[in-house]
Amino acid sequence: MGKTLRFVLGDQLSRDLSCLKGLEKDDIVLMCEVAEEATYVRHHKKKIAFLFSAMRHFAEGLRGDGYEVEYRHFGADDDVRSLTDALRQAIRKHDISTVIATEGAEYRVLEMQRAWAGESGIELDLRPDERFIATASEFADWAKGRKELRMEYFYREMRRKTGYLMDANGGPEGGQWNYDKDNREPLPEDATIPERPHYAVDDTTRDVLDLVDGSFGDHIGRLEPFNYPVTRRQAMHYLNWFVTEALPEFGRYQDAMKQGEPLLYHSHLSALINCGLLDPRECCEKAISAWNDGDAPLNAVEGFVRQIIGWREYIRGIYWLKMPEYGQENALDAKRDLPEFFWSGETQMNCMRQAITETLDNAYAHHIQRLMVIGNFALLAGLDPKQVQEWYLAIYHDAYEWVEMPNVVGMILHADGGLVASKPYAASGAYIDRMSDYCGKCRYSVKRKNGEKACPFNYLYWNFLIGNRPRFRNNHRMRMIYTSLDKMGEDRIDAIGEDSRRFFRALSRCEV
Ligand code: FAD
Ligand code: DLZ
Ligand code: SF4
Repeated sequence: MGKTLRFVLGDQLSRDLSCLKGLEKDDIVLMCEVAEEATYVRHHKKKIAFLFSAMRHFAEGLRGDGYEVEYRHFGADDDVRSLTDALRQAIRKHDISTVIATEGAEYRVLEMQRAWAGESGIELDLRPDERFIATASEFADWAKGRKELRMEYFYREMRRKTGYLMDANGGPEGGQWNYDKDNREPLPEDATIPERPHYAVDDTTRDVLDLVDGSFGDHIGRLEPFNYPVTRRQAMHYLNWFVTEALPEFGRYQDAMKQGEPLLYHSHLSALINCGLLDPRECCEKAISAWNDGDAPLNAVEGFVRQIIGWREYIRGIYWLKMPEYGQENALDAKRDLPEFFWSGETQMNCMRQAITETLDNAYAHHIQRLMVIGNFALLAGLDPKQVQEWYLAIYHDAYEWVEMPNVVGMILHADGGLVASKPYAASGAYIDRMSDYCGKCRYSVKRKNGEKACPFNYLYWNFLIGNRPRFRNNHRMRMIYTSLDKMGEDRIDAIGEDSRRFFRALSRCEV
């Protein structure tokens, strides 16, 4: 009888992970930095640095507790390019007879793991990932027979399942399930934005930063300064910081944007949750405790809990329900190439410049920047869904296909024909102007509807509605807007078409 190997992937950095249950001192824990995972898209440099550093710290923690870890550093052996290569080499080296793994979060990775059962001389024990609140089959049961898969109803199921924010009679705390209407305020000029803790670069992170600088020089984004939490202890510290300092205002200003302030009151926890350093339940429970103690209002806490047990779980459910076809969807037949400025931030549209530049700097943008600025532009400009998916997957440090894909295909591009969003998240410049201070600093005028100086979102919005009239005309949530369009004069419609064509010509010359 050979040894037992436990294979921990880069986004499985949780000590209570299913494949680590029953870990013995003579088992081998395998972790590996491999080219296939690090380069299947040109991940942002900060994303790779974050994940490799978190992986190395996790391995150090296991070693510190007396466990044997086989950790493969990137570039140590050119023959080991994939997770499967690393597994094969470890099986040979350590005389392994049993491989225990936790199901990968992505379709591609799970397929790869399932094939490990065919490796000769080993028994594979592939365990479910218990870090999510709903299993894929629970979601499929909920979805079965429903005409519409609305997040709100799934979220209520998750509230009942977890008991979060439920009152003694089994109803929602405060009498409402959702306090979103209280969560749409623009930021007042005199708002005080809390200063974030910065985490020092230790020797382990320094090694990783040097590695990424040397080996991933052609990848996108800015590597330094790097000050993200990379250990479980730092992640807990960051969560506690968020709950105390930012959560109280998180709800109210959740949709707000401000130039030069990428984080505002957002948690910035997604990357830590997705890689396993934080558990989604503990994040919700900390927030709920703050509400119980009177330290954060219900609209903020409910909003935060909804993002995690509602949106995050729902998005994952959609992914597993619809894979593998989901990534190919293109219901609106969008074909335009991704503009160059997505990789440089060099555009005169100030909202896009801010959101993309911050993304290139930090591997992060908050939800409304991703949805209502960059996503809105991608929708209105008819960008090719495949290219948009690749961009979002590469550029955010929290991006894994299971979460990126439904947000892109379903939420921003409506490429799934309305499975995720009952109506497209399309908006004119007025929305961006209301929710940010970007427009005052822009070359374009948000007040102008047409002409060279007009905000492109203004005419592209109508151009999108005109172009997709047959599809959306009878959508009951869009009736009012199409009634306005029906009343629009021919001159205005012609001007919208002309402006849009001129804009797209300029876009192809990188002159917008
Ligand atoms: P907060 O605003 O503080 O929200 C709290 C938490 O809720 C987040 O940490 C996250 O775990 C969860 N959450 C909120 N909205 C969503 C959502 N729509 N889907 C899943 N989880 C959500 N999130 C990712 O984690 N990875 C991605 O690759 C990703 N790609 C996205 C692509 C697009 C086009 C859009 C519109 C959204 C995407 N999101 C993604 C969701 C969301 O934008 C990020 O989770 C959020 O901005 C992360 O910042 P935060 O931690 O400060 O979130
Ligand atoms: C995203 C990523 C990167 C950049 N590198 C690695 C790696 O070297 N080793 C690894 O185990 N995982 C990595 N990952 C995460 C995987 O690509 C993949 O997204 C998840 O493991 C899916 O569950
Ligand atoms: Fe963006 Fe239009 Fe405002 Fe400029 S005017 S920042 S392009 S919304």
